[in-house]
Amino acid sequence: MKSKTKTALPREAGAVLDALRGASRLLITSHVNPDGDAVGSVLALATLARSLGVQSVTCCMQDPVPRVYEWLAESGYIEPPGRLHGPFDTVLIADANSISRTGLAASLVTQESCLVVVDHHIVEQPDWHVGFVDPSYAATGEMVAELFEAAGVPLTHEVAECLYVAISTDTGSFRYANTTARSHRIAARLVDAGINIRDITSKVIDLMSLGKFQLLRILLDRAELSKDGSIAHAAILDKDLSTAGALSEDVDGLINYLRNLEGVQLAILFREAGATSTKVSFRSQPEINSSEIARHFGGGGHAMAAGATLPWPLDEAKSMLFHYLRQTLRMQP
Ligand SMILES: [Mn+2]
Repeated sequence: MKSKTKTALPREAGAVLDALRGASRLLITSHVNPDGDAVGSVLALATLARSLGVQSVTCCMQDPVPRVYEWLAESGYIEPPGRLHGPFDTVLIADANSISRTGLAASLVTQESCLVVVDHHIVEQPDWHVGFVDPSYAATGEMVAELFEAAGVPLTHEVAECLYVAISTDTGSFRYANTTARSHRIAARLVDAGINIRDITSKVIDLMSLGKFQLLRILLDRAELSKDGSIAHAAILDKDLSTAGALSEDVDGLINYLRNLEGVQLAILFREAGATSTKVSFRSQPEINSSEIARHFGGGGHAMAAGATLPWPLDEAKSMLFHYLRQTLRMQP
């Protein structure tokens, strides 16, 4: 039997590599509130850029690297925008596709910067110069692994750790609907590079700080279920973090406890963000499109995981969202 030929990478991947080869002072950044995919992809891309001969590579994020990812090699070199000075001739955005998603890092992008995007989110209006953007990838980390392959740059142990963190966090340890055969094939290459899956999973997925545990207690205590049991929601108040001794990043993933409840099709987590703004996260079963709900409120994301920031205090945000669910989606929150 003829062995299966390798599918060629899209032209866009080659264009990204060309843009990197042409860069001299490169800035790599990602979205605010970075997750495992953002941190892992940025760090791996920095190694790729250096391997391609880029003289100066700077990694920058508005918000600090969450504690669970601090052990990744070179995560300490991701700098806050305030410490940096441009100009950068090339700016690479990973796991996001617009400058606005990078928060304060956007101030380092000038008219002259060549804007390069590597991302797996749905795009409304492309505004970059070079982009490898494909929502069929479960994680940006998968796309970065493809870039290494296309460039012929070997995956070091450190890079493989970064990419495994990126992919395993965005796929919920290869359990979410976005997980594909390609996800596993890429993961196999990372395992071949010598990573220790048990060690990474224990540090990144399983381990829970005491603060996060206490925050989970508060959240579960406050969880509410719709009459028919299909919608679960809860709110985290500003004061909860200090009560629990938790960090802002500890909120990450807590919504899954609502989503995993039997019968729940839509989980909603409200998070008070000051007196006039509320962050809302959505997790849904395939029957409900989370990203459609989020987009209605100016946010975005994926079909089963999305979010938005609502310009209202918590109570008002709740009633506006529930009104929309009742009127437009005929749901009874
Ligand atoms: Mn991602």
